[in-house]
Amino acid sequence: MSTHTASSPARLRGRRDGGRGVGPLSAVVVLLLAFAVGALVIAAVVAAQAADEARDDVNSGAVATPTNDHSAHDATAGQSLPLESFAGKTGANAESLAKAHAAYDATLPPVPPGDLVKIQMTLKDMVVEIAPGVRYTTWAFDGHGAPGPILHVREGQTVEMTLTNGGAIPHSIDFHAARIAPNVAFKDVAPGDSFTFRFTANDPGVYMYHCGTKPVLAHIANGMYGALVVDPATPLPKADKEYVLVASEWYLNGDGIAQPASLDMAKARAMMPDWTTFNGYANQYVTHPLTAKPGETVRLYVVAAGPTLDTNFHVVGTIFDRAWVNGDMTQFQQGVQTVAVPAGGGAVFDVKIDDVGLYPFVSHAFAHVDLGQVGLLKVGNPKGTMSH
Ligand SMILES: [Cu+2]
Repeated sequence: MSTHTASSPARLRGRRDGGRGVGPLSAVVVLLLAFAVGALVIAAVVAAQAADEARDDVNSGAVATPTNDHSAHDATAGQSLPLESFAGKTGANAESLAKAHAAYDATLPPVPPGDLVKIQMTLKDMVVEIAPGVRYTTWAFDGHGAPGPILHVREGQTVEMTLTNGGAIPHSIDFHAARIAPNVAFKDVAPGDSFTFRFTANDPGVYMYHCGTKPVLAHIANGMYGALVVDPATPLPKADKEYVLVASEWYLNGDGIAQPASLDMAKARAMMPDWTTFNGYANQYVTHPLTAKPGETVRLYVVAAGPTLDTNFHVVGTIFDRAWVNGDMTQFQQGVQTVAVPAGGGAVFDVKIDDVGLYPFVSHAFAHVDLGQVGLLKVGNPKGTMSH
């Protein structure tokens, strides 16, 4: 509307001027226009050259391709910014997809009996959903997606780990809870092979485990991580509910909607995640909250798997009654609001909430909340819902 009315007088003026020839002022204007056109032509030539160079880069393989091949990751080394973000891009009907998604069971499993705990895991390449309608090709522990299974032992128990590689490339498993020569125990296992090693869990805490095969950044980013909880020989104060949350971030080479995404190594190096999650799926505990009764003590074991980013753990609407910071189980802090859990680290938190309600747990570095690292602790049966 306004465009049409404004342009009409301009067109009329032009037509009138056209019959009178070119005056001195008009000559200056024409000269300036000529310079401007020249500058535009130069800019266009420069832009065309840049586009040609970009196309050459693509043709030479400088952009990530969806593959599990290691060489593809190295080929992204020269990729320049800006990198394309797929943050927040979900499939259609995201809400119903989120409801249909079976949330990762965050419940801490019981400690197996006996002095020796045998664990068997098979590695398998598999496609998982990491956000509503967003699929990703992982290298997964135990055919489980990401994270791998939650493991739980008691201080003094010996863990016998058997790793079978059902994937396409070598993998390994590195337990942060172990004091052991990594070149021996955490060695690469070839596809089709199995490898068994033992360690005694002498240090209580909550620990990350992960594939330690190079490039480790790629193997962790592709979902090869999980949590191992080692109970202290002297039991902690009683908790009514115990949940495990493994925080991680995802770097996608596509939106993962029409076809599964794979790792974009350039984005992983630039620390530019598309999604951040607790237990591998964006916002899953917003749709399917963790639960407790009013007055119960809830213990949260948090591991930040990364591969690179920390988690600033915070529960909205309460304060940690106990925080075993850095997984140091010899002492806890009290009355703490937010605790940094470093990539590759863990911490344990107790909250006792008396009032019925929905209490969000987040990484309080809020870009992470925006990318999906948020869930709800539902205490009692509150009316209505909230978003955070
Ligand atoms: Cu691996």
